[in-house]
Amino acid sequence: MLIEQFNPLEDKMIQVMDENGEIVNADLMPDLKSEEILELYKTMLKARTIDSAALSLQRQGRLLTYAPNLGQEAAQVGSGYALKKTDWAVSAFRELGMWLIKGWTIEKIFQYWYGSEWGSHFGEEIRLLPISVPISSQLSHAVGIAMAAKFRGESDAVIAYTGDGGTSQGEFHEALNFAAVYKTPNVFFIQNNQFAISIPSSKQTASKNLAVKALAYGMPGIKVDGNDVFAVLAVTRAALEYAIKEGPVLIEAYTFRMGAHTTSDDPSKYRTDEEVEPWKKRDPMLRLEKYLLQNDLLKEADIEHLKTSFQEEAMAAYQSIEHTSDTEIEEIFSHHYAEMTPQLEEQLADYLAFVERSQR
Ligand SMILES: Cc1ncc(C[n+]2csc(CCOP(=O)(O)OP(=O)(O)O)c2C)c(N)n1
Repeated sequence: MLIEQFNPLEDKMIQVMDENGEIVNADLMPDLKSEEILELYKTMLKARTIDSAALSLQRQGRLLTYAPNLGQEAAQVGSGYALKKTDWAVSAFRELGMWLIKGWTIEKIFQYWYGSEWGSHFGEEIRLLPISVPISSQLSHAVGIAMAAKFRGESDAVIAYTGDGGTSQGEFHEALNFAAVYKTPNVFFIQNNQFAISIPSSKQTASKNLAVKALAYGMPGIKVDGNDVFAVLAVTRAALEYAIKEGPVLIEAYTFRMGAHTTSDDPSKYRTDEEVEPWKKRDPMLRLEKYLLQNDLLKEADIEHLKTSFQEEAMAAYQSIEHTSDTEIEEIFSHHYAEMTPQLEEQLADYLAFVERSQR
């Protein structure tokens, strides 16, 4: 119902909880037990704590690079929480909260950003695809997986993430068009964090919003407050259900990247403090914290305690992989395919000969 009723041309967005932690749309409030609400909060806080630990480790030269998630925890955790274990999740590169729900361990996440592809080796029982850096290329993979699930008669859906910048890629169009024509069980989830590196969303599209793009493909599009974990969960649940029965859905989660694009970026070069300021009040963690405190589900003292234990967990995870996962240059050749092609074998032989020459 929610999915069919929403008209993105009206340029509104779904919200359940406002900035003060008040429930403003009780009809859409997901049916959650107190423990489940706390679980949402803890996962968001864990993501935020790991995120800040990762940034600090990168600055100490102990991770190669990192893409921060600050401010996007509700979009990631709300959507991830809507998935059942057998649903697939197809990543871009900024979905830390969802990864934790899907079962990518902190150790392996750090290992990836440490520079080892073994970090992406999470085991077949985890239905999550590794990070995809070529923007929106993962969306076609998601359509392929959904099509396979449909052919097999499975009732699993596939959620695939991209950013606002990702909607300008050709592959975004190809994937959504294909999914709509073949009515595949896909949910395309745009984290509209307002920037694609330095390009603001006003320079990304002339459309009213990003959800409206769905209409041209012949699928429903829905815009949700991406900093409201309850709204994101409600909308994603409805979209997954719709996708399995009817076909694909496009979700735009309206949020903001509070930090830098990656550790190689300096956002002060392209945006002002005044632009960032209003989003501090819309912080997804603060909003949920207010809700929990007002409803006696959490005490101030619990927050500090949780932060400390997540920080310790993050550092222990990092220490367990530090110095253990250096990538061998040979892996650049051997990891392309299950077996090396003759060209890759030749390139590897050239490389090894070069090493031998330089050691003489
Ligand atoms: C095909 C391709 N073009 C360019 C890049 C370089 N690049 C990396 S991230 C990025 C911006 C992506 O913006 P968005 O999709 O909004 O996601 P966000 O980084 O904001 O999460 C670009 C252009 C790339 N990785 N892949």
